[in-house]
Amino acid sequence: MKLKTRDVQTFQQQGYLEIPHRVIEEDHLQQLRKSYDQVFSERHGTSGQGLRNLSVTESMTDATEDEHESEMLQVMEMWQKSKDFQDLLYYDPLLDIAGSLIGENIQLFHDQALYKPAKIGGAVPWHQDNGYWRCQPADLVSIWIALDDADQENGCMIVIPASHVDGQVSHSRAKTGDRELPALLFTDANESKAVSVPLKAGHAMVHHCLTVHQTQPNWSDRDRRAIVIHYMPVGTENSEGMLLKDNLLLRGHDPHSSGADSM
Ligand SMILES: O=C(O)CCC(=O)C(=O)O
Repeated sequence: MKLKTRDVQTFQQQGYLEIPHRVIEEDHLQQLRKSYDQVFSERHGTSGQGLRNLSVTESMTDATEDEHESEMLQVMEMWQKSKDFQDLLYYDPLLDIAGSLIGENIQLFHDQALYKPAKIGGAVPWHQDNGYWRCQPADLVSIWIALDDADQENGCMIVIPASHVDGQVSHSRAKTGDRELPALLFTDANESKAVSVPLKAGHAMVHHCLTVHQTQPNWSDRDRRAIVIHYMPVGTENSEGMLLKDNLLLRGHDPHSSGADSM
C-alpha cells in the first residue's frame, strides 16, 4: 500500500514517519523471528560470520563475549543469510513505502539485524545514517521494523524531528564514559526536541538518512529484535563518488546496468 500524500509530506517535513498501518502480519512475523533467532544462534559466541557487538569498547576488543557488559548485536546483510530476509527485500508493502518516498527505481543499500537482548542491550548514540555512509545524493531512506514490541524501556527509536533539513553534520567516535566505541559514531543533538517512536511488533517507521536519531539501552526483561532495510534511489554514489551500480535492484529500472529490470 502506497503512502498517502499527507504521510509523504509528514516524512518530508519531519524526516521520519511512523507507518500508519501494520507492515508484517502475525504468521509472517513468527517466521521472521524464527529465522532471525537461527541466524543469531548459529553465530552465538563467535566474533565473525557477520555478527558484531557494537557496544564493545576499545579496551574490550580482546575480551571474550562473557566479559562484555552490554550487547548491541548487529548482523549485516541478513538477506544473504536467510531466504526469509531475502524475500523481505522484495516484499511489496515495504517497497511501496520506499517507492512513495524515493521513487520507483529502488536499490538496496544494505540491510541489518539490530538485536538488543533483554537487560544487557546496549545503546546506539545520536547519529545520522549518512554520517557513516557519506552517500550522494543523500536521499536514502531506512525502514526500521520491530520484530518485538519496542518502547522506551527496551530501546525504541528516538528521533530529532526535522533534523534532516540541516544537512550533513559532523560526527566523532562515540564513547561510553572515557572509553571509545570503535564501531559507533556520535553527533550532538538538541535532546529537548527528541521524540520516541514506540512500535508494536510487526509495525515500522521510516527515517531519512540525514535524520539524527539514537536508541537507548534495553533496561527491560524483554528482547528487542529489529530489522532495518536501507533503500537508495538508483543513481546513488558512495563516499568516493563511485556509482553504486552493483547493489541489488529491488524494483524498477536501472539505466546504468546492462541487466534486466528487477523482478
Ligand atoms: O536499532 C537500533 O538500535 C539502532 C537503529 C539505527 O540507528 C538505524 O536504524 O539507523
